[in-house]
Amino acid sequence: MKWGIIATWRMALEGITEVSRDLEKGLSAADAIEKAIMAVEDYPFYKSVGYGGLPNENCEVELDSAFMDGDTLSFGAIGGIRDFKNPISVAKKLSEERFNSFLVGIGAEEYAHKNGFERKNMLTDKAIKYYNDRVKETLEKGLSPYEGHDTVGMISLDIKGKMCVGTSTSGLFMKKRGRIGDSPVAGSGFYVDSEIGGATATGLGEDLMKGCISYEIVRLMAEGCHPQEAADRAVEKLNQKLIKRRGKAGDISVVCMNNKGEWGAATNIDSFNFVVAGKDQKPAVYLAKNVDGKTIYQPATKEWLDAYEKRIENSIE
Ligand code: SD4
Repeated sequence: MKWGIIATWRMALEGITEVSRDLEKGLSAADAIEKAIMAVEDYPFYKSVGYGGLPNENCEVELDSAFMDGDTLSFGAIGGIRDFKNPISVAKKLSEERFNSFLVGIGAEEYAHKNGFERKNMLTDKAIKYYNDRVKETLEKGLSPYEGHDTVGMISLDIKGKMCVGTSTSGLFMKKRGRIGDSPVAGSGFYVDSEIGGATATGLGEDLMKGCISYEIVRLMAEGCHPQEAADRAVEKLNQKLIKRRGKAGDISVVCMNNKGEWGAATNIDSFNFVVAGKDQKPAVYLAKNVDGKTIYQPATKEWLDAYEKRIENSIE
């Protein structure tokens, strides 16, 4: 039986490498998502997810996360949660609730506390330094404060044919307190149906939500599109629509997989990357870019991977 897993951004590589061995042996799609996303949340040098994530305007780390089960269509989501170690685990637990499965702020924190989730101060010294260095230029010079934030979004298919999706992010750097992006919003940041496939997005949440992009990709796959075609069509359509109606489009990048383990990725930028593994594919990082309305990608070279590691470790020095 086939299995597969795909995620946005290089930062998912370690988690995916770890869980792909277990998916091969029968790990469930749900546990694979939780474990692989926890690995990203726990890594202090990724400044856009979990511990070490960059703060909002008030220098507070507010985290968004979601989990969806493609068999039952149950989902759990949290927005703006502070000081809990693994938002993905809270979202996964919430997906068991019939009601109140999307909680924000204090409500999400109360739920996490009552259910015994581990508290942790998620604001690192490195993140404070980055904030202090950038706050002047971003606020005073009127520069865009929102650069450099990447969400981990991941879709898994297990050997029983079940699919799940998860997201986790600190959202946009210097966002307003209480701002919630697409990542915990079903249909926008994520969507999965085990009878079809799943999709997840990264980029400017405010624009991703205008196209319900993840649902749109799953809908196109249901109509018979290969995941690559579905991803390309959905990204290009939203990109063009935003340009036509608003004069510009924010960053839009997506990955998707169908229930046969076939996958796709699309972007409207020139530097997106993603990680994929499957029955016939060792964990690999791909570099993607948009060329004339089509996404092209190739495996990352060793030089790129080495440079990435160096950059991450020095990123907030
Ligand atoms: C958000 N989509 O909160 C997230 C941020 C992100 O690449 O993915 N940036 O809008």
